[in-house]
Amino acid sequence: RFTPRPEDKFSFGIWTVGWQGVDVFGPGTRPPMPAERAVRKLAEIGAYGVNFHDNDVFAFEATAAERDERIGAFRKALDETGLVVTTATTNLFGHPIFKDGAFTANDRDVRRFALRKVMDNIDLAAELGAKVYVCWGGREGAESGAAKDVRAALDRYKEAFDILGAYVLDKGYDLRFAIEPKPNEPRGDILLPTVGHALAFIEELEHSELVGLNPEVGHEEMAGLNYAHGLAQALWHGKLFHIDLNGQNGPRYDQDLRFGAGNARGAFWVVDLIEGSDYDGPIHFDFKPPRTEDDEGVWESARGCMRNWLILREKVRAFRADPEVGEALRAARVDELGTPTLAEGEDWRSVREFTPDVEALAARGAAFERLDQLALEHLYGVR
Ligand code: GLT
Ligand code: MN
Ligand code: MN
Ligand code: MN
Repeated sequence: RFTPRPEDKFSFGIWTVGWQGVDVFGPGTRPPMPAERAVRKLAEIGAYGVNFHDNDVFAFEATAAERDERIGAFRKALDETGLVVTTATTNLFGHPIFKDGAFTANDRDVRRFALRKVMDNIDLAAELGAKVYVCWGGREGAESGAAKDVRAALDRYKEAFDILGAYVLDKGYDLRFAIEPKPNEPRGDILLPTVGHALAFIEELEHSELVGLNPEVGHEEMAGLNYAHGLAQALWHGKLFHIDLNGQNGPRYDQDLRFGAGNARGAFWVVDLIEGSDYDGPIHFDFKPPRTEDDEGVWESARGCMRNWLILREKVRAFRADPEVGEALRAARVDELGTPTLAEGEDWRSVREFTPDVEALAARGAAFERLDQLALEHLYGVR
């Protein structure tokens, strides 16, 4: 029970389990983990796939020979375990060169170098079979007002995606981009701070069909937003290309807790939404095992992400199959929202003089409390 299977499509970023625990107040508490060890251990605990940054596999400073050796070891572990590279991404935030951003750095040479670094890793991503290329613009932003011309920065951000879209098309790669919004941290204010900002931005791109979203639980919740609602809108636009699952307790620093920790009620609705949707990408975890944990704790934390998904999946299925829930849904008229406001053949004239019994409608309760109580009782494990 609650044992991950390949068809569950669980995947992890190499950097998640590999995180050494370096934070603003102290150094790492765990030794470095080579990518091939992360791959082997993830396969052992039941993962299906991985996402990686270029510099999760080889160091920024690696020589060509070192790069080849590191990629070779990574590829060997993938081949031996059968783990799939579902997704790839570029580290455009770690090295000091990116301190003012990458695609939107004021310095033009930094922007040109960032594009080159991404194209290098897109080649590797395509070679390893990745279908989604995540773009988290963590350093694209500012701490102060005059330092960044936001409209010019958005011009450059668009330019970057237009160039990279052309690159992928010219190379014939089967790869789509997924923008990952975040409101702040590490920059004081990050560009494309939420799902909504990113969706609007994507529509301005040359190859907008190639660009979608990779929303992260904690990032939306840091902005005080409802992650499941953000996912639902991304789905509605046909733009949910990937998901970054983790846990967060309200608006504060990016906690990156294991999935299911933090806002557990929010997690229930995330699983319910994805289960009932046509999203067929990986169930991807982007968390950080707290720096209190040793190696054993790291794998406990990773296993917890998958177990919590499976536990919540069992609960949402039971919720949806519960006949009392069916009744409560009908009482709350949830199905009625699926009926268009105008009938076939009607137009504005049909409602221009519509006069319902206003008082009766106003007096009628929505019956949402009973429905939500049933959901909570499923979540709390008493039904
Ligand atoms: C970094 C960030 C994550 C992003 C990763 C992709 S790296 O750890 O905090 O949310 O998904 O670059
Ligand atoms: Mn993420
Ligand atoms: Mn995060
Ligand atoms: Mn993160």
